Amino acid sequence: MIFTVTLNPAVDKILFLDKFQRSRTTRLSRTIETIGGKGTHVSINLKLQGVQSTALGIALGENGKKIIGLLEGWGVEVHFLHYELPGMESRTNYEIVENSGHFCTMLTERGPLLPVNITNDLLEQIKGLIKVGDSLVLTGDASNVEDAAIYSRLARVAKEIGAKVFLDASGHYLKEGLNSNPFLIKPNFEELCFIAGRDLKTEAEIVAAMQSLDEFHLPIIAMTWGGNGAIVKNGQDFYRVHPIQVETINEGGCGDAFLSAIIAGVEKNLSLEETLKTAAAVSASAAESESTVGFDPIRAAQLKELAIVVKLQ
Ligand code: TA6
Repeated sequence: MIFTVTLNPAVDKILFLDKFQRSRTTRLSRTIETIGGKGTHVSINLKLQGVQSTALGIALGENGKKIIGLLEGWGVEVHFLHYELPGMESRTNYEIVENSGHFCTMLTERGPLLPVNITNDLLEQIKGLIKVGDSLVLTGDASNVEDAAIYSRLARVAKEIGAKVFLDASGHYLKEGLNSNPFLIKPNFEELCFIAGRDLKTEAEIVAAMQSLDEFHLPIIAMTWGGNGAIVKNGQDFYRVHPIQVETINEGGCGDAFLSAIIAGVEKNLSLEETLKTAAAVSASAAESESTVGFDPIRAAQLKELAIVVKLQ
């Protein structure tokens, strides 16, 4: 079984407008409300690829109930822990989607800090659910947890049981997470620069930065690079995943879509090349969607014909 974990889920409010103008009143053309958070998105995108998963996470108050309802609405198995605590509501994130220039700007709330007893509840839940051969997907913001090693703690419990750990985090939560030697990390370009401690300028510098993480024994590193596609390290082999050209409506959520396709490929024992072609197609289809979650499976199958994956080394 695949378990996704969303420590800081959100309700996403997507705001469509022509052009954002500071210090001026900007009229919205329309808004969409959908589910936010990365683990929830991975579970939904897996579902769209015919792969079942169980969504775990922390939901707070009324917004938390809304998040659970939205997730169940996609037909995902939800085992979130829900709490009613005074003044504590799961966060809302805002995404500004500008029609002119296709800019997508995410404004994310931090959300209420989680008391330790709540993260301990989640740790106990994971201990009780995970079995050998399962997969645990730790993804998204965790700044609502003071302990930057939270992902390492969860990962170690899962690995001790014999599960594979997929990690998509940022900043110190990612750096700390490396110490638990996950099966796969999916930094985006900025997050890899953060780990490398410098601005990476060329493909060769990116490859060298990924190689410099060998001390953490990560079987797979998948770096997503926005409209540039991705670079994937599998063992000592490197692959360049070229972007599929589509008309981008909303790039929010494309990284989650890419990650979900890799997890699905590992689950189905597909070849890495096949898996990466699917990942390119699924994330391209996600970019064509106006939402931050989901993609069109039929369209993704068409786009896969256009996918180009090249072995670098
Ligand atoms: O990747 C898209 C998305 O998951 C949005 O739904 C939005 O909620 C945001 O990213 C959340 O990311 P974060 O890193 O804050 O967990």
